[in-house]
Amino acid sequence: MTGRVDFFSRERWTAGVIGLGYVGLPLLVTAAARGLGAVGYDVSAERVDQLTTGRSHIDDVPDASLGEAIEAGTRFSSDPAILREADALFICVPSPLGRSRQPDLSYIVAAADTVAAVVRPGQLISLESTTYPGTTEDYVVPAVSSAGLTLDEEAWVAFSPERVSPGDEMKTADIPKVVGGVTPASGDVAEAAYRRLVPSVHRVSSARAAEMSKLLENTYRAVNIGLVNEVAQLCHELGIDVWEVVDAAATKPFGFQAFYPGPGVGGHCIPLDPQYLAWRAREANFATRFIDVAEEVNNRMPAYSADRITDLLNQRGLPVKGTAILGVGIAYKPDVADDRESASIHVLETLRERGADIAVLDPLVGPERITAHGFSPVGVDDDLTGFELAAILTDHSDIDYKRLADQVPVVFDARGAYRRLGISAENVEPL
Ligand code: SAJ
Repeated sequence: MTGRVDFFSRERWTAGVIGLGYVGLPLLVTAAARGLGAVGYDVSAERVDQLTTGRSHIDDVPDASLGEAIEAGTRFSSDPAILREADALFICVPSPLGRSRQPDLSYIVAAADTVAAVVRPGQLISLESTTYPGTTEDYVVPAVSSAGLTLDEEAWVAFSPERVSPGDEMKTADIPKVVGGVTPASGDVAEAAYRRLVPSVHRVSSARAAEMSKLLENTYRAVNIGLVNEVAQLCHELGIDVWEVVDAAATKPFGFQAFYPGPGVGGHCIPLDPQYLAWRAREANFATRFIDVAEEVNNRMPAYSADRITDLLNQRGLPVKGTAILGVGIAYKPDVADDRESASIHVLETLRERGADIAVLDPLVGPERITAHGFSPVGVDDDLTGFELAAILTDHSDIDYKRLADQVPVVFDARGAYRRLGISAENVEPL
């Protein structure tokens, strides 16, 4: 089918998204907002019902935006047949790690099987899920050919890494997208399609280059966070304030990007994505030492934080056992409600194993999730004078840090919140 580039460049085509989570739903809503047709498929009938009635489960997609997309004709279904209405399919499914921290491609495989069942002539298929180089060729291309379609004549296949940053101001519509096709012809068609969705497309020569670029982006973060976590431990040994040091280094207007120490690295990107690269490297008998060392340092930070807290209690003649400790913030990063893979929880679990009585203040995560983790929830206005120590583990904006320091004898600030907010308090000990 010739002229597919023209079609995606000019016509009002329909986007079909497979997986309506924190990546897929914003992409679908963006397509509708850009005047394209939009159909969404998810395996969860419950999620589909919720979306169909205008209720968004994604913080970055307000109900109002979802409502506008529905008004514009966006439809959702848990029957993959709806995807036949689309001209471009975007696979936005999870790519987690398995039990031994190897890539778990089960969601991508299931999505590829769905594509094989519904794909029709004329469709572009773009994989957006973070994965190791070669995945698009190994799983998506066979899905197209198993349906009897000829690549670059009846169907086109590409990779474009998702760049959603949960809780960030920039939305899907504003973030440049890297795009690479499994062939140059597929790349041309994918580039044309993405130029209708986002303001800036950066074309690369292959799907593998696009897959690798995303892993570099997040491995860069993991390694630099690991570096600053190691420097933080050294600074503590040398009696130097690491927060002051980072702020000083950050005054250099070139050649330095500030990363900040913390109680560990959480979320579903940074702890996981480098492991996809490390796994693929091992398959090629290549050692990824930076990734391995960064993971070792970052994974040690929860225990290191618990040890620092233990030392602070010890200095006051208090054992951990039986002491009331308040954990402040258990989301994996500030100003999000997501507590998956949260290092803050690992810190508190370690202290609980040492016998501490743990309560948690996190107005975003909320009491249900706090209780589900086995901690006692504390409200933002509750009296805090019963706690011997408060640990700032995730520094949400809407916490009253001054009140914390006024009411709790010792505050362990693992996020440098007091320095950043300019709140001076004698009883605050930074990581
Ligand atoms: N963290 C630190 N120190 C830092 C930065 C982060 O300890 O200097 C910790 C955070 O507390 C968190 C973890 O690392 O526990 C990950 O934080 P993150 O800021 O990288 O946020 P994520 O996990 O939401 O990463 C996503 C990524 N987006 C995609 O993969 C599409 C990442 O590439 C973005 O750079 C990041 O959002 C972002 O900047 O918001």
